[in-house]
Amino acid sequence: MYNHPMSPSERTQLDEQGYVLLPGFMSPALLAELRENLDRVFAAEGDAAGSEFKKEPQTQRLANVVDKGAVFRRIVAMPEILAYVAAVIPGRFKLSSLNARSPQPNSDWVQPLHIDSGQLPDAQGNIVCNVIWILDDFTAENGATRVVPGSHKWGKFPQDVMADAMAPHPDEVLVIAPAGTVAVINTHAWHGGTANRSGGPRRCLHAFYTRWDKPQQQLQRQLLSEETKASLTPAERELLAIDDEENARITLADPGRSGFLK
Ligand SMILES: O=C(O)CCC(=O)C(=O)O
Repeated sequence: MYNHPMSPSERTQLDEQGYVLLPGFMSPALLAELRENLDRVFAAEGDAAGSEFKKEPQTQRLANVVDKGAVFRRIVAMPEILAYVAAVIPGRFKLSSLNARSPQPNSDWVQPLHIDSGQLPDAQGNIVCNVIWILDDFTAENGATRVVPGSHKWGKFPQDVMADAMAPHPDEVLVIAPAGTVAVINTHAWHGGTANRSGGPRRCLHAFYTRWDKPQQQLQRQLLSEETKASLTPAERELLAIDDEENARITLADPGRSGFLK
């Protein structure tokens, strides 16, 4: 298991480029546990998979994943991970959602470049951060996430600047990384999934965090079963904003800007 705190060079990479990769963050045992549990949930949910949030073309998705296994509750609250999120989002933050995403093998669907939640940073700073738990090697062929480095500082939406946000951007880079890597992305940076042209799966989890004053993508206090809620530690309850009445009432002033939500 990864056991060092954020290094100065990781911090610089996150601040300047908008993302940082943590290769080998997952132990082989944790990687195996996450894969097994993800496959279990995909198999159990069948065609209903992802329905608590949204479906996406040529893509297998799961939503509300915190509710679907103890290992998932564990990873979203790991202090080592939250330290990176805290480097992106100022002040208090919460989990917005935990989803899984796997573009289907031999597919050609490319996500448009987007900013998560369709919100630019405001006077208080950044609002969103996504932690991608990479469960299969991300390669140039199998739909690695693309990111436009530095675009989190541009203060613009890709759809306002690009004629076609699905087209390649001249500055984009692919997150090529072995399974077991965690990618921390300031998702004000323009990013999106690419097509999985390989014959195999490209599984990952998206642990999506948002600033405390903004709405959760998936209202955890409503979606989690009573049994799951009872199993949470006080720190986990707080991270998921389970007991916060006000949280349940926050809405986005302009939910339509994204065109694509995490
Ligand atoms: O899975 C990926 O490669 C990125 C997905 C993403 O950005 C999204 O679903 O909003």
